[in-house]
Amino acid sequence: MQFNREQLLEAYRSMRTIRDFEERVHEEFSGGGIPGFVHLYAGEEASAVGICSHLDNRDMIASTHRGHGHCIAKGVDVPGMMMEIYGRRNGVCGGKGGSMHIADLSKGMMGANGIVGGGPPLICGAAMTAKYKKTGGVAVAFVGDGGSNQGTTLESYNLANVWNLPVIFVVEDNGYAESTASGWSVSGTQLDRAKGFGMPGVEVDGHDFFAVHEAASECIDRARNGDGPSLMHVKLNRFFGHFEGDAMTYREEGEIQRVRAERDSLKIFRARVTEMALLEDAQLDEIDAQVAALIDQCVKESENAAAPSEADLLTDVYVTY
Ligand SMILES: Cc1ncc(C[n+]2csc(CCOP(=O)(O)OP(=O)(O)O)c2C)c(N)n1
Repeated sequence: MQFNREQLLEAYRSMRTIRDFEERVHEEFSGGGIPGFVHLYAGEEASAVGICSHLDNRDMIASTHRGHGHCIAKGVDVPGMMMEIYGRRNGVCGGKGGSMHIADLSKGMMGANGIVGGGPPLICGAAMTAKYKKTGGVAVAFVGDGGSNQGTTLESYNLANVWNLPVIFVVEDNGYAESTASGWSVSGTQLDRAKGFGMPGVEVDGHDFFAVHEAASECIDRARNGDGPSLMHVKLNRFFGHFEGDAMTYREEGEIQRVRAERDSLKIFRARVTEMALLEDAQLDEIDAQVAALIDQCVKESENAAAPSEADLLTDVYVTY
């Protein structure tokens, strides 16, 4: 696909926003400013953005416990997300969800999910709705390599294919499930698994926005055209630990420095678009500055924002007492 300047700038802005959001949450969490439990997505930006840049508000995604990048790529309000992570009343979910449960149905974001393998069954429901209501929407389930072993995921592969649902299963394989390397826990290959359920699969370098975008294009077209599900095996690396505070003793010495130096999706993107004279460094630098200012503002506002009140505990619940 040919990209115009606006599309390229938008893709870069989205990846830069995810990266800066994550780096800043890391910093603030380390200083004790952020409550709760946080899993960072930094390093995996090209996957979320390469896929979600094909989607609009009628398309639904379901995320994992590592959900900030998917939310930002799907257009969820960034200041509202920061407020949410700080547990503030003006957060996207009223401060009651926190990092692991950010959802915004108006943006087609069904939620980050504390249950590993929780996204695929949810997304089959969304896909079924899209199919029967003929909205033209597709549904994308993100799951990790660890989550790919959950029964819920494999059952979803089956049902999505049996019912010919407009689904894309995206296995984001960062090589570890918590501290367990995938070589110890994943049998066979993701592509063979897809084949076993009768759906096409594609393997892609998750640090290359263009590769992810192209692979996603085929899968999403297929789903939109009524030709059923497919699977993307996206290989990437995470820049931080499994969760914030993880000592990462299971990673080789120098592994993260190497990944940051050689597999940084933002650097790869910048090099590609400037070498091809599609964009200039100055345009990208300007986005860097704008995003840095936005994230600064998000943190300042979140620090000073109000917490939910006692009365808020009784809103947005299914049962009233
Ligand atoms: C059903 C369930 N089992 C176990 C856990 C604990 N847990 C949280 S994250 C995680 C590892 C997930 O690894 P992966 O799916 O590869 O995603 P990644 O963290 O690498 O992005 C586990 C086992 C959980 N949250 N839910």
